[in-house]
Amino acid sequence: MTVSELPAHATAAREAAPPLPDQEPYRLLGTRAPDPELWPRLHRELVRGRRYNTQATALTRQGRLAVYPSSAGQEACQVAAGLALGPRDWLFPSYRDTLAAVVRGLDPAAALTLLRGDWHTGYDPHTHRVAPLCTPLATQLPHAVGLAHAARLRRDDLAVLALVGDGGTSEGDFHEALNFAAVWRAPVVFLVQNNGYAISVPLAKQTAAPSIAHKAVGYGMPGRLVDGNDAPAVHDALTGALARARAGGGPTLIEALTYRLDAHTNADDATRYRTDAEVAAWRARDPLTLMERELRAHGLLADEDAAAAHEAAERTAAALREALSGDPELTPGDLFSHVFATPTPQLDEQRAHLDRAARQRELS
Ligand SMILES: Cc1ncc(C[n+]2csc(CCOP(=O)(O)OP(=O)(O)O)c2C)c(N)n1
Ligand SMILES: [Mg+2]
Repeated sequence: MTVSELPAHATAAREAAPPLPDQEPYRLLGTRAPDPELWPRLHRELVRGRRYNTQATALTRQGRLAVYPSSAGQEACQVAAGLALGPRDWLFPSYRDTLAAVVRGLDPAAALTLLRGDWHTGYDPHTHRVAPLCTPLATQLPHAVGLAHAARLRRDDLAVLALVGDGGTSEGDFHEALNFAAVWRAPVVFLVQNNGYAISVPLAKQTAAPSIAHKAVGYGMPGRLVDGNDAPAVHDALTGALARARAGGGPTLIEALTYRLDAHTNADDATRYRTDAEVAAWRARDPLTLMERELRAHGLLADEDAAAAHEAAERTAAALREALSGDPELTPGDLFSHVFATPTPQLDEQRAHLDRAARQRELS
């Protein structure tokens, strides 16, 4: 028996094989005339985003934040992700994607609740359609596919953007999410921010694939490689893939080549696994510098515009310092809230036990 003799439902959709991704990353900076509205907006958000990163890192040193996985160097991906989404779309971020959530509209301090060591997400995911920041690698991906699939079943034409790191692509959840996204033609876009490392493990020890974007083809979806430090290119690739998803065209995998300029978190010493020369080479491709240079070359960024962008960024940083200056007010019983819609008897029992212990402490 040959493949063509098998019944259609028992064969893979071979004739519809998507093309292999380009070897060269997609770029817009230096290749086309700037969009006079969008590109300066991207620049303003990049400036604010960098300041947000430096401020949050400073707050870890002051003991105001437990941990901060900085996205300094990756702001083009973060800003593009936050701005490419439509109002009804959903964002599924990882721990490194606080900035994307802030650009999407989340309160800058609320976005840090989890990283402050408080409990729960700290914001209502429905308000801005931002799912909780996920620390267990790649767990956000099946969640994203589930929401996208449910939306499609309801004929709700929203799209979902799921963010993941290069290391996260080695998780089983990555495979399961991409496989079923393609089988169900779910309206979801996967953006892999390939910053070259999973903590200290370089990508070469993670995969032998020609690129992460190539993996898309095996699942039956298009894969694209983009320059992750080129904010307009990432924005354009995401906008196109999200529109395709909303129109019923199915999922897309986008790999953005980028670099984290800071260590993995404030608890990591990056000098133990990468050289100063490597960091310097990426600093020369800082997404902010690339954007600023391009706008100035086209007369789209005057000194006053740059100053205004920095002033706005300072206001965000000052508000963040203010919001995190006091200790959080914690109610131990909150530990049991928001876990189940209907608490289990065991949780009720534990909550009662905690209440009793708290009352005894007050009496003693
Ligand atoms: C399931 C799981 N295993 C291990 C970890 C520990 N861990 C936290 S971050 C990280 C590296 C992830 O690297 P990558 O996906 O490239 O994202 P990046 O931190 O570079 O943004 C690891 C292994 C985890 N959080 N979850
Ligand atoms: Mg990584």
